[in-house]
Amino acid sequence: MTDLADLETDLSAKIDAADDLHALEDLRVHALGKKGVVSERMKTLGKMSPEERQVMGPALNGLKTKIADAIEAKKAALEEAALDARLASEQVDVTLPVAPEAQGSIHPVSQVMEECAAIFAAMGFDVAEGPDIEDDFHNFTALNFPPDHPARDMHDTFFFHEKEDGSRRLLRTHTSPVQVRTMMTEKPPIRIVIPGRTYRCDSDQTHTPMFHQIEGLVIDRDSHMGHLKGTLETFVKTFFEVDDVETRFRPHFFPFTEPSAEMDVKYERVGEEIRIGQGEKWMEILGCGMVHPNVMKNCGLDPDEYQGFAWGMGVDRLAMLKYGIPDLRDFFAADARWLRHYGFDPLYAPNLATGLSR
Ligand code: 2NL
Repeated sequence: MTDLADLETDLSAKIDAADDLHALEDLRVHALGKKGVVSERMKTLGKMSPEERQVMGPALNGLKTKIADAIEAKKAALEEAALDARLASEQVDVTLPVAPEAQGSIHPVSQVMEECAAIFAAMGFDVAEGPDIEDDFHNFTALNFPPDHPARDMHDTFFFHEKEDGSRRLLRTHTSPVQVRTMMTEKPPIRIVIPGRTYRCDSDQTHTPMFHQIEGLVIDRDSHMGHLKGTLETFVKTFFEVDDVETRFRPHFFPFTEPSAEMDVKYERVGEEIRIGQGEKWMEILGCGMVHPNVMKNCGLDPDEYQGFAWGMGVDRLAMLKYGIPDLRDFFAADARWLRHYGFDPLYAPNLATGLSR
């Protein structure tokens, strides 16, 4: 019996001393495992006389329970200590201010692109992107531009040097090649918006050789002008943050849509400020239309099976209108004071729940 008491003292001391969960598990195996010291003692019960067994059986069982309980208790204590240590090491003071040296702001063009992405994402659109350097097929031919169309002309398009095979690459003049690429690789229904840089050889008060567009495309079996109108009216209301906007669709021409239209919105000028949605004057805001059957065919879609609508708008002008920026050229002047004045909080993500801008 004293032998059992010694064993208990020894094991209890070792349990006390175990300082991590690994050591404790090793100890459990050493004491209670199949070949553990307590288990080995249990095996000797069979060889004892009945009288001896009557004493040693309960004593051994008692020891086994005590040791198992002690290990469990130690395990719980070690786990709690480990959790406390981890919580202490991962402590973050969420009330600390942003490092005071953080500087910089989001450019109004980036801001407007993010706002548009948030608005159309809420309507179920994906954002698609593509290369700035394109070829004739994706920028013009697939989009139903006739071979001698003036937009292909040297005066508008930045062409690269001709290659030996006579082909030449170019800087995309609109973001439409991304729609072409999407139609050629993805199965309808398609709902995408494409924000990006575009290039035309044009530079004056209202044009820069690099500018920004957002285009949109929907392809489905039964898309129609009503969907186009609803989508674009919802967009302008949300973007200009007004309850209602009166719009009108004027017939227009684009090679890639039929019918084509320009969408105007009602506005009034109060001093320097332009108020969208009020007043008596009309302002052109974007171009749109039903995707031309030839464009569908060029992109491998059957125009008898699918219909679609598309639109395109200038981001730089949208930003000027919404944020009252008078001169387009300041967008590209990289003037830090201008950016501080017109820029946006880099830690704020535009969204419909808490607001597009702040
Ligand atoms: C404008 C007019 C527009 C589109 C862009 C488009 C793209 C494909 C097929 C059909 Cl792949 N259309 N895009 C359609 C109508 C107008 O942009 O004035 N943009 C600034």
